[in-house]
Amino acid sequence: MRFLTAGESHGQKLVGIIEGLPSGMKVSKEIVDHALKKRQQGPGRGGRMAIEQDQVNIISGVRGGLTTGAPLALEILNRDWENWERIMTWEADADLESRKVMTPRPGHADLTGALKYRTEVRNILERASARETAMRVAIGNILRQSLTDLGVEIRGRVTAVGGVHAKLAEDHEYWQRVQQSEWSVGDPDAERRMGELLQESREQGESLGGLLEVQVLHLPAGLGSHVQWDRKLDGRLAQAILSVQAIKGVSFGIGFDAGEKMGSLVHDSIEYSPGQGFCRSSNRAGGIEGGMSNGETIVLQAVMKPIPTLYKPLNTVHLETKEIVKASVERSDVCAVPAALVVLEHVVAWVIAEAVLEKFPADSFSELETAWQAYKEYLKL
Ligand code: EPS
Repeated sequence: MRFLTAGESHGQKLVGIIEGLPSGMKVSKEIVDHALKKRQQGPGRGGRMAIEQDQVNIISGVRGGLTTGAPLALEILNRDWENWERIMTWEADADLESRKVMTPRPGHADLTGALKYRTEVRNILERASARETAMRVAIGNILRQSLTDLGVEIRGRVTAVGGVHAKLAEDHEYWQRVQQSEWSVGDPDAERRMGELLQESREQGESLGGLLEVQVLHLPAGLGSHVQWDRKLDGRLAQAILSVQAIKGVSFGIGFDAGEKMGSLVHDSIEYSPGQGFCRSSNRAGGIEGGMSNGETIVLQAVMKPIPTLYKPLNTVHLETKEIVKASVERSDVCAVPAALVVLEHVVAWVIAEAVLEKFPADSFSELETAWQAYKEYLKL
C-alpha cells in the first residue's frame, strides 16, 4: 500500500492517490470531512482558515460506500485559489513577480529549497506549507475508518503549549474534555493559561509550539518486525511523525526519561492470565518492544516547534542585494498545535494500517477481518 500527494498551498487543489487498498472497506465522506474540519480549527489559526472549508471529493476507487480495490483518488479544493490564480497558474503568462519572495524566512524551507532547486522561494514555500497536511489527514482517515471497524482506536491530546503543561489523566471524563476542548487539552486551567499566552504571543508578533501525544488502543501484539531496520514499527512511526511540518522530535512511552533511570524502573514485567494471554504490568515502553507492537497501548509523544513565520521577523539576507534585512512576513498561524495533533493522529493511522496489512495481506476487507480475528484468538493462548 502506498500513497502520493500533490498540490501547492495556493494552487487549485490538493490531490492524493492511495494504491493497494483491499476492497470492501467502508468509506464515509462525512467522517473524512469531520477530521478535515477539526484540522482547520484551534485558537491559534490565522486568516487562511476563515477562507477554506475543507471537504474531500472522492474521485475513484469507492462505489456505494465501499472500496473497490482500485486506486482511490481524492481532491480537496483550495478556496483561496481564486485570489491566487494569476500568480499560481501553470500558464506561461503567470504573474511571477507580484508575490516573489526575496527575503527567505529563517526556520522554513525557503532558503535551502531555493538554493537546491535553483528556483524562486515561492516555488518552495508553496509546497513546503502545512496546507499539504489536509490531504494527509483525508488519506489517513480512509484507513482510520477501517481500523475503527477492526476495533482499533486512535486518540490524541495536546500536553503542553509554549511551556504551559496540562495535568494528565487517563479516565473517560478527562478524554471527553480533550474531545470538547478547542486546544485538545483535558485540563481547563492549563487551557485558560494557554489562551492568555496565545494572546500575548499574537500581540508580540510571536508564535508558539508545544507537545502532543498520540495513543493507539486495542492493537494486537506482533505488528512491525525486529528482523530489519526498516520494518521496525517505532522507526516507521517516528519517520511519519517527523515528516509533519514543524515536528522536531518524537519519543515512546516514558521517552527520554528512560535514559535517566535504572533498568528495573524502565522495563515492564510480563504477566499472563488464562484466556486473556500475555500482558505487561505497566506500559513504560509505550506499547512497542523490539520494533513490534506488544499488545499494550501505543503511546508516543512529539514536539512541535513554534511556526517560523513571525510577524516580528528575524533577520535574513536579501537574495539579490545580500543585505541583512527583516525576513518576509507571509500570512500565518500563531499556533497550530491542535491542528498538528489531528495530522499526527492520521499519519499514525496510515502507518498502523500499513503494518496491519503486512501482517494480514488481503485483497478484501472480509479476508482481513477473518485473519485478524483468528490471530486475536490465537493470542489468547
Ligand atoms: C502556512 C501558512 C498559512 C497557514 C497554512 C500553512 O497559510 P497562508 O499562507 O495561506 O496564510 O494557514 O496552513 C494551511 C493553509 C492549512 O490548511 O493548514 C505555511 O506557511 O505553512
